[in-house]
Amino acid sequence: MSKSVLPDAFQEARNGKGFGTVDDQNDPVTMVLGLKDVRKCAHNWKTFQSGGEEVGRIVVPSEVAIRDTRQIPFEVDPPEHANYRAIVEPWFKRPLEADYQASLKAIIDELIDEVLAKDSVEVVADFSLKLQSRALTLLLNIPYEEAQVWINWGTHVFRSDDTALDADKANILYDYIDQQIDKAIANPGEDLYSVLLDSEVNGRKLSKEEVKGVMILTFAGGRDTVINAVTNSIAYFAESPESLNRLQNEPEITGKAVEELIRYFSPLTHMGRVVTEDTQVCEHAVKANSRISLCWASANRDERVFENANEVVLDRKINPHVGFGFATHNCLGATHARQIMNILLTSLSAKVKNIDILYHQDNIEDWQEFQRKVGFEQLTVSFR
Ligand code: HEM
Ligand code: EMZ
Repeated sequence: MSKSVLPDAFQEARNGKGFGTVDDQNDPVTMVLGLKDVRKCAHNWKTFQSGGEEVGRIVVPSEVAIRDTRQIPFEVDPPEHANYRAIVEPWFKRPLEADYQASLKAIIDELIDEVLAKDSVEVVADFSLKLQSRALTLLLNIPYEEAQVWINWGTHVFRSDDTALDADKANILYDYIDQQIDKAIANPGEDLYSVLLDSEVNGRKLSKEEVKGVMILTFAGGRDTVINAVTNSIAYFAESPESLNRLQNEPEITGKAVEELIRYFSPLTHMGRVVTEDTQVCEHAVKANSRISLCWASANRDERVFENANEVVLDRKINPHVGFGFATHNCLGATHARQIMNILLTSLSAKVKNIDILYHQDNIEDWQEFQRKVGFEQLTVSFR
């Protein structure tokens, strides 16, 4: 076991001062590291806001330079947040329906059969990205074939291999969404674009810009998070075949295993907030109009809460992780992501006996004080 390990990069700082600092485009961020502190700040939306004036600023690295459209409901604070969230919540619960799960299972089974027939597979591009994109056609309720367009974009919609903020790439997404919205206006259907265009907030229809804000978030928020969760799962099972075997013999623990893998992988490392008044976090002064971040990845290894925090305990009994966030903005895509992981674990354990890692290149995020492995740039394996 070594290639699948994601070390806890935050341990020393979390147990010491409780926070870290990272500069981001001359707009520093105080990273909140302990689980209790993260929850407290996530809950306190008045002091730590998501919906400030500067669109894109709560993301680290900040997307202010490459995005003008407000992501909804992500960059809206209460009480207004609830009005938008109410529009999208029922739609994002559709993964609980049996039909949805059957279609998702068909997508996953087909992909597993495909990779079993090959000698070697680069998991990020040829498994996880395909799985993420094909599954997204179900969430958007649009034809399966559209997935190929998104697969051609590569893993992240705002980043490319050499740059963390790629305006050209972002524009491909924005232009694409504009086109799809216009198509849905001309020809309404049963897809998410059409449903949003027909929805009302505060007694009026959502504007095109608001629909665009929901769609950008749906494409961006659910992309590299899912890709990392899936790729890291493959690496983990390659190095713990006994876990795959256990899931086959004890399918009743699959739900717990999904939560534990999300805790351990924490595919979204942290997310920012803008401070609205001079205050303190972790007994450290932070100024109005500066930024903090809620570090889900650190909170999820807090040994004051999780026993053997750095181990994957597949059937962990008490698991109050914040891998999908906490409070107001908790992940809207979590139902979809959990179904993907659940079905993936079930199908892998039924169809695959052994996974061998042939080549790997880590994806390490650089937060200056902290170097955090979040997954893989490349992972080549053979499935048997
Ligand atoms: C919010 C993680 C998949 C859409 C969040 C937050 C986290 C998170 C930590 C909280 C952000 C904050 O408080 O600022 C993850 C992880 C995923 C995942 C780990 C996969 C394993 C998805 C997917 C979608 C999605 C598949 C949609 C396609 C969203 C949205 C929000 C959100 C819309 C904002 C909700 C709101 O503001 O009310 N996610 N996410 N996520 N996520 Fe996810
Ligand atoms: C934003 C974010 C959403 C951001 C809940 O997280 O995910 C990031 O990957 C995107 O870059 O724009 O959507």
